[in-house]
Amino acid sequence: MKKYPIIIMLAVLISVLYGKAISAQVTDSKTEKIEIKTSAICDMCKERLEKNIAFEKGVKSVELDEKTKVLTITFKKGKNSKENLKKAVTKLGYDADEMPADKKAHDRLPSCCQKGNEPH
Ligand SMILES: [Cu+2]
Repeated sequence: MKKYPIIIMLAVLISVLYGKAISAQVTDSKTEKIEIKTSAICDMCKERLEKNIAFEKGVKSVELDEKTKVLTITFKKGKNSKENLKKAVTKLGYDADEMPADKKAHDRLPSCCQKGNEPH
């Protein structure tokens, strides 16, 4: 008799975990999450990237990790692509993975945000 509560708890736990796995799959089928390594330097770069990329097609969320310079973007599947978002990043003047920054856009950035500067 003492074993019953444990079995019930396990059953509840498993069904909760299983339910979560299913709901995660549902959101995964509608959105895509990508990471792009950028050449961002400071807070201003972070703000510039986040504000501008937020207006790209299908983008639901965008966040730059200032330490790793990795931009994490979530967007609606089929509405955009990693290639396209990388291009958008280069057009703002930043490198996106192996894609180099658009030279003109980069040169228009405040000098403190241009490549080769130390974080400040
Ligand atoms: Cu900057």
